[in-house]
Amino acid sequence: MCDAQDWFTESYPDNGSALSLKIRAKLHEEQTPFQRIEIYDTESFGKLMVIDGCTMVSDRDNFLYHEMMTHPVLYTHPAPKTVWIIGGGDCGSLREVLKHSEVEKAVQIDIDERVTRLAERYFPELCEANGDPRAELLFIDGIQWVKDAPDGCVDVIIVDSTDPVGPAEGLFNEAFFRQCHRCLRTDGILVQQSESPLFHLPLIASMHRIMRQAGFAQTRTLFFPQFIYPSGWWSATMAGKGDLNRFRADAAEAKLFPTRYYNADIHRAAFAVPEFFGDALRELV
Ligand code: AG3
Repeated sequence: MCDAQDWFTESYPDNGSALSLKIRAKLHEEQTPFQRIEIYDTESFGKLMVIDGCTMVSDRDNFLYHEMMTHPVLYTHPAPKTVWIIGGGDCGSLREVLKHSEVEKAVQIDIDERVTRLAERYFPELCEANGDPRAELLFIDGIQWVKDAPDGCVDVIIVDSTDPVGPAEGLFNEAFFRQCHRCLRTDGILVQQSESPLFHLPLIASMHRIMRQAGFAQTRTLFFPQFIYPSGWWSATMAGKGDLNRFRADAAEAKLFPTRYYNADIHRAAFAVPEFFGDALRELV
């Protein structure tokens, strides 16, 4: 038996459940102007970053999330050259984006520089592409960045945020989606982490609705496992100016870089719509 103090627990009161990871040590804790960040060394998931009590990244399973936040959208877009990552301060999405040689510029805009500094220290492998000349790291408000940007200047916007409370709340509304729509070029795509299909279905349905209200022609959700997040099952939702049903399958099949989860078959499978999900979208959107 283990002492309760040896466990990190995130509980989900609305869903009467919790996730616990056995910890070896707490490596760091700080309150930034934006949020509380903790880093743990866990027994079987490697290092763990927690923000405001919510799990963000573990060594063991972050590849699922970061690969699925990036490669599906980049192979859906016909020619992604300019990419923005809103949030994503741990740099894991940036690393995946820069694996694509057709990407000429990737800008990561996270409001909290401390997330990146701690990732550099505790998750160095996520930060290994930060020195790429195509990468730019900004520590400013992503909502303001999008508001101030000119029309039609970006191909792909990846919103790699925390839950829709606190600093990330303003990333889940129509005004923000409208600004993203304005900044995207023809064929532009927005993809946003969209929580658990099992726990947060009304949120996902409302994202589809307001993305379409904001002017996007198509929306689609993709699914993937993520052990450390609520319910262990996660999603990302895409909003496209063009057709989201096609993707560059040949390029994905012939990709020259390694991935641990993503491949062309996973791409197709991730978009399969479960019955309860399709029903909910028909009812709620
Ligand atoms: N962004 C999604 C975090 C959501 C987790 N929610 C929770 N544990 N309640 C993660 C950032 C990874 N780059």
